Amino acid sequence: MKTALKASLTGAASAVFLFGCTTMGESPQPPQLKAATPAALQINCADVAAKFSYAALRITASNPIAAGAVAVSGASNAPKTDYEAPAHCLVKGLMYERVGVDGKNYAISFEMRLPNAWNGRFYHQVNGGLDGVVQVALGALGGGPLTGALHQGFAVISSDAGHNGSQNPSFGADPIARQDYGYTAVAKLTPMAKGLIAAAYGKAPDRSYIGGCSNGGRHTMVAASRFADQYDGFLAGAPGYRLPQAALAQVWGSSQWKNLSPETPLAASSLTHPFAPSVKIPDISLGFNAQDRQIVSDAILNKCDALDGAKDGLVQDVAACQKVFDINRDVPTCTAGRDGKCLSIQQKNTIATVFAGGKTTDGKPLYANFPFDVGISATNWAAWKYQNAQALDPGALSFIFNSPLRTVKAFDTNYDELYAGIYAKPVGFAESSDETINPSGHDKPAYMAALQKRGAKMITYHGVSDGVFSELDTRAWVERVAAHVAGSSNVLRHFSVPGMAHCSGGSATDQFDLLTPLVQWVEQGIAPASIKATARGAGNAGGVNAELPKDWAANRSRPLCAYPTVARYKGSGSLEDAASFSCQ
Ligand SMILES: [Ca+2]
Repeated sequence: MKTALKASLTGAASAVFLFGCTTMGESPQPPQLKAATPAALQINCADVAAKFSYAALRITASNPIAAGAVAVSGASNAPKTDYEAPAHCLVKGLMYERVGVDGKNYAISFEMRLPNAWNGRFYHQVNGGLDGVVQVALGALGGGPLTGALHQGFAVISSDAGHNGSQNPSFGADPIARQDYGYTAVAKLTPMAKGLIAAAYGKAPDRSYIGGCSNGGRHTMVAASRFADQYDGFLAGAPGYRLPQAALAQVWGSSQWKNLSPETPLAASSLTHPFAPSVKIPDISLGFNAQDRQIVSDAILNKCDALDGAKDGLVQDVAACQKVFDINRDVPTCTAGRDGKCLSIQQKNTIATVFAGGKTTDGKPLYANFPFDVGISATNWAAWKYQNAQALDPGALSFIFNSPLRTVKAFDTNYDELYAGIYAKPVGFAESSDETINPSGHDKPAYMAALQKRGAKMITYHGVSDGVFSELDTRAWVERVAAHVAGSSNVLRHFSVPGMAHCSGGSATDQFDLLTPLVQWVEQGIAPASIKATARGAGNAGGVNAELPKDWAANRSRPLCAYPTVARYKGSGSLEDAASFSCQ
């Protein structure tokens, strides 16, 4: 498969010289979409509710916001002149207000930020978690963002996807709310947002983009599978594109860690509920604690760091590392007690089992396998494996990802039933959880051909040390696209972020802007091959990453490389500088 994708990358390059011609087995060169052109806000912001109407829409507020009043997320300590949002019109509203089957009030709440000086583009910011919160529509980009879509002149919408925070996760028992969360909130908001843009600027958006990380990456992939005609560019970070399966794997994994950990009184637990820091939850981190995780991280580095040509604390050649690293062989086995330098046989077996992924009793993978990477030592990795796996995922499985609806508790072991429930239709629901939540036809993603045909593009990125969604699962999807869509590298590019935890953090260069290269690809035909990313060391305006290795320069940079290429050291030059590496 790797060879096939390399061949298609080469094919895309040669197609530049064969414009208009096609050879057998290659797709036609996609059409080149025209670049967006700027326009100025024409509407008086306070008049939006009076001047714009749309079916099932109620605008609740519209207010002008001065330049500098809102900082790009994470850049609160930054010089405002660099990272301030521009002057814009903030519109707040609701769509499809209704009463759910549970008797509660539902609506799709949103905010839209319309810059006075508009770049002609629409950005649909899709958000993380289970939604339920209208995040500020800044379109913030990358871990520790310094910029965002609003900052760059896009008109940006953000929504709660059809339910509020107090309805998490019970909204999943309401068929419409579950479907809105899955994909229909995006479907309902998109034409309204484009209409509002037309009313505000005198023209509809020239180009439209959608993007987010985690659940936002899922929304983006889902939009690619269902609404290829509505968006020109898709930016999917750490895509939880098999979210129900990943949640089930989390619950399964929590039982594995629990079995490895000695039971302690709750009061003595080091773990607290992610949403209620005063509430103790069972400590399942003891069997594979921070010191143990550092032992594994060090062993991975020892085995894999130099595979990319530089012993620099980063494993760029992820695929090669998975082949050569063996936790049983490469981590010392304790002969007596744990001494901070070894792991027991039982620990190794459990870690290897979790990384290989759980299965049903008849052998079906619950989700995916995970790559070994240095960021296993990151606190974010542990938070997903230990806290979130027992405090968040059972609730999501109970209400949103299952049929019939059932109470799933932490450490639930009915894996076969829970797996089957992902693919069954609850009474009163027209779709299974797999159909509602995941991209339509994700096992055979031929739908990417629709994007390709009209010149739309998708960029995915994923931290290799993500503790909840496997970067290998995203690679597997990219490979499936390559298998079903000829010349797929002219519609899809994937960027691994070695060492990065879930969406940000870890031992990684996690500060980057992939929206600008996406726009260049969509509107100018410049396919991204290498993107510069920077570490967030001391003084970083986007927020310091406290877990960076101490021997890294504060502003270390690396190229992120289009899969399957890998950042390799050129053999000379500073190990702190992206210019010393090339994508090969
Ligand atoms: Ca290295």
